[in-house]
Amino acid sequence: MQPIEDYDARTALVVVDVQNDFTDPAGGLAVDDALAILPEVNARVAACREAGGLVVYTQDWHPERTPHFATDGGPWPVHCVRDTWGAALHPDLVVDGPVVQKGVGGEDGYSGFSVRDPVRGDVTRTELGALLDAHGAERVVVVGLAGDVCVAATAEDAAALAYRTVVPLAATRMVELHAGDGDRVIARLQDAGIDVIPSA
Ligand code: VGL
Ligand code: ZN
Repeated sequence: MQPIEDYDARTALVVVDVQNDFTDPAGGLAVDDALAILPEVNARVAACREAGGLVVYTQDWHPERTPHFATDGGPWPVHCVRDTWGAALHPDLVVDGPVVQKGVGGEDGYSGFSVRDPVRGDVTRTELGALLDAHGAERVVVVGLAGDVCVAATAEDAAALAYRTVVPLAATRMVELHAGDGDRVIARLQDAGIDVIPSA
């Protein structure tokens, strides 16, 4: 494993959607090679907690029917239906902090900071922002799945909220609904001033 980025008490590590459906090869929306991030994510959880930083987890948490799913006209196969195996955090993930659920009311929950009603378009905040405020976080490191979807949306919101934002590519994998999404998203994150750390 290459050396990881620095952690301090003002850093919040946001671990996005390391759930069975994205992480396990048998999951409903399995991301290629996702199991390989588990040691990378767990090493960062330990480093962040040891430094006195905050670790927060997000969990995609959909109702059985939602316009987010292809079965109801959306872009994605059914995944992370609340209270199912697929929605559970992966058993090998070290959980050492609060969990924020998103998409609970049938919204698209791409960013950990906010969810968007896919029909009406209105955006509502999750409790993630308040958790970071309460901790006094100034810097946000975003890891997890998928790199080109929920990790990217979360990192872009963090940067827009003026946190110094870091995405270490070793601790994420891309789902690439469309070929080339990964590279396009990396360029977009860099344009937004996000520190995207290449993996060795
Ligand atoms: C995600 C697609 C649909 C993600 C969530 O966690 O990246 N991707 N819902
Ligand atoms: Zn989803």
